[in-house]
Amino acid sequence: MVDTAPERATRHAAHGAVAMPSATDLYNIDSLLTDDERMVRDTVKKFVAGQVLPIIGEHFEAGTFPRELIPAIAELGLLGMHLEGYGCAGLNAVCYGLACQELEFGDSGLRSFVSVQGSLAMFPIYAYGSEEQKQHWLPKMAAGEVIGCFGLTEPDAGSNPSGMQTTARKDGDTYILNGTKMWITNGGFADIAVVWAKAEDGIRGFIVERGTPGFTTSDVHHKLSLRASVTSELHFADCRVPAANMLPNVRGLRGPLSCLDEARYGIAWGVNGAARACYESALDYSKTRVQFDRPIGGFQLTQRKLADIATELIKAQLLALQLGRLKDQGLAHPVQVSVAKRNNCRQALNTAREARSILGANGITLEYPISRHMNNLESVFTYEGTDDIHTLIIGQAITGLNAFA
Ligand code: TGC
Ligand code: FAD
Repeated sequence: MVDTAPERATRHAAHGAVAMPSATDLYNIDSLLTDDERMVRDTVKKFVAGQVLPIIGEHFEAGTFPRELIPAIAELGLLGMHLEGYGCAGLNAVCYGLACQELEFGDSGLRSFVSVQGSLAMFPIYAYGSEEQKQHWLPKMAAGEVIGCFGLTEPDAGSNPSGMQTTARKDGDTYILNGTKMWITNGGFADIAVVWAKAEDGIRGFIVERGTPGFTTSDVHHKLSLRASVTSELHFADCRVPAANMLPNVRGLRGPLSCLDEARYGIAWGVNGAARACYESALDYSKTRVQFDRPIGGFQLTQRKLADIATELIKAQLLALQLGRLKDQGLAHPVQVSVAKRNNCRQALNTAREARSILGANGITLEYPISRHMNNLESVFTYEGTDDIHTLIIGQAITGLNAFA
């Protein structure tokens, strides 16, 4: 198409009329959200700025989870926020995603806590529990009075949970659980564990209360990632639970895997928060750190890093948002969750590494958030299905061929 000088001038004038977008929302993704969604995001953002950022570095260094924040998190309605009734906030999937994004801007450990409580402990009770189980547990869990954990992984069954060895043998009106669950978030302080075990009729979910004889926990120490999060082993030695504690409405691996769909969705949003924290920190630093008599942000190589980071963040945010819109219409497929979980974790980890390099030596300290996020993201890349496992899920979906085994 050949255009005339006046046409070109009109176009340029129109460009001039468009304000430069913000460096942290270059694609004006904000405009794709509703007022309610923006309000949820801004509320969580304010909570994180005021109550999380001032203390999270110390917790990371000490290897402790900030349990003192649980009442405030519950008060904000973030526990089971995407579930309806039973004291839950009943917000849409996009609101849930935005809350995860802002929490993980603070720390992945905080988003993990909320993911596990809402998507992995409350969701199975909500989706597969009896009415009595729902009435009994969900309101207390939404209020943060009862904390849950999710026991699927075992020492010899990680990526392949169908290889689990934990058993549940029926004995009258009880089940007897034996086995070990490994790497369980919140496990050391949770009041209840949703545990998946092999029964005579297939894999079943059980609600096991802390204090049940035969049920003990021990925390994993010396972690270099997710230090502001409790990770534990759950041990079951002839642990007798009432048959009424079994989740009656699901059988087979479909049960735990459907809970993972919920939590993986939250991760796809959450890691964008961690990436944004790294980006903002590096961008800020690049404008003030002077080498060779100029801010390092003025060097082309630094700008390439920042341009790549900003672009990948936009792509990841759009991926998460479209997934949320599909989910809110009841149209999200698990393979789409895998696409977003895999891409966004990869990109967040790449962003953290690139951002760390912009800070040079300063990037390795806790004075800046980047190394903390980078170390956390190594876990997030691995849990809820490793990058490899999501690659194979996508590969199977697009070829029809199973490459797992
Ligand atoms: P497969 O034969 O494919 O399927 C068995 C049954 O499950 C159904 N199914 C799903 N249902 C819902 N959502 C999904 N995403 C599903 N994927 C499969 C399937 O239809 C079938 O149902 P049915 O009724 O016909 O029996 O199963 P497989 O044994 O071949 O395994 C497939 C594979 C490898 C993809 C799966 O095992 C897997 O995703 N592995 C990764 C394990 C994992 O993600 N573990 C996470 C543990 S929890 C955690 O990490 C929490 S971290 C929390 C935090 O701190 O934030
Ligand atoms: P493995 O399955 O042994 O995998 C090791 C490597 O082999 C990986 O690179 C993997 O991708 C690769 N691999 C495996 N199979 C294949 C294949 N078929 N093809 C190609 N490569 C393959 N679990 C819970 O149940 N509840 C929790 O709350 C929980 N919280 C966690 C918190 C943290 C901090 C961490 C680190 C983990 C947590 N997990 C939890 C466990 C997590 O889900 C597992 O670590 C994860 O599923 C991977 O299992 P694995 O570590 O045993 O690795």
